[in-house]
Amino acid sequence: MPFQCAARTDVGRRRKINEDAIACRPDLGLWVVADGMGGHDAGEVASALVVERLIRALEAAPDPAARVEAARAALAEANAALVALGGEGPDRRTIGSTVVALVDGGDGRLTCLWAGDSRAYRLDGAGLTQISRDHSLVQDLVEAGVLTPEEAPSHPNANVITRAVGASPRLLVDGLDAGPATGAAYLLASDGLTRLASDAELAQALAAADLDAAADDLLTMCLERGAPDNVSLVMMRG
Ligand SMILES: [Mn+2]
Repeated sequence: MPFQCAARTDVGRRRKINEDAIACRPDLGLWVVADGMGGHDAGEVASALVVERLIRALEAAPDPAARVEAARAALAEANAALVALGGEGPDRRTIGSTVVALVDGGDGRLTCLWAGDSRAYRLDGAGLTQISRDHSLVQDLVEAGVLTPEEAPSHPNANVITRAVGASPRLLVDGLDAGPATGAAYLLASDGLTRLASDAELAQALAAADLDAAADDLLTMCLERGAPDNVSLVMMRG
């Protein structure tokens, strides 16, 4: 099945290194964004490991129907590897990464898997939908009625996430049917993009005739708005 894809990752304007990692692999039915954390180069190791494990697992999957389970197993293995890398005892540090992935199960439907606050969106005839739900402190506060959705991005703890690959020995990955691959456009993005762009801007990009130009436009917009964090996006249309 032919897919149109466009993917970008950029260090942004203030960070010294890019701790995000992305993959756009229509041949494997895999699209992924990972946003690493840990400092001292650990974040880029973590996000790269997550993406590499997913690619390797899907390359080895016997058929498309086995991809979602293979991806879940790969994330569990990546989690164990990063927990081990973080060490034990008082010197333990978290070497972790968010992940948001779309996996094509070969039946024409996509599954979204995620942990953390990198997001997946879908644009179809009904408009823009955020498929993933942030695993973050501010999302919990919004759902508890303590914060409004508008207040959340500027909250002092807006960067605190409640789940990540590598954060604890047991990783819970959320999964949802993301709908049919055809007749819709999808965006995966790190928080470096989603905190700077409105839903209307994301919808406009996903509706563009030329996804490649739209990806450039989103990245340029983030840089013009100061890009305090790494910016990553993967767009796909079935
Ligand atoms: Mn980020």
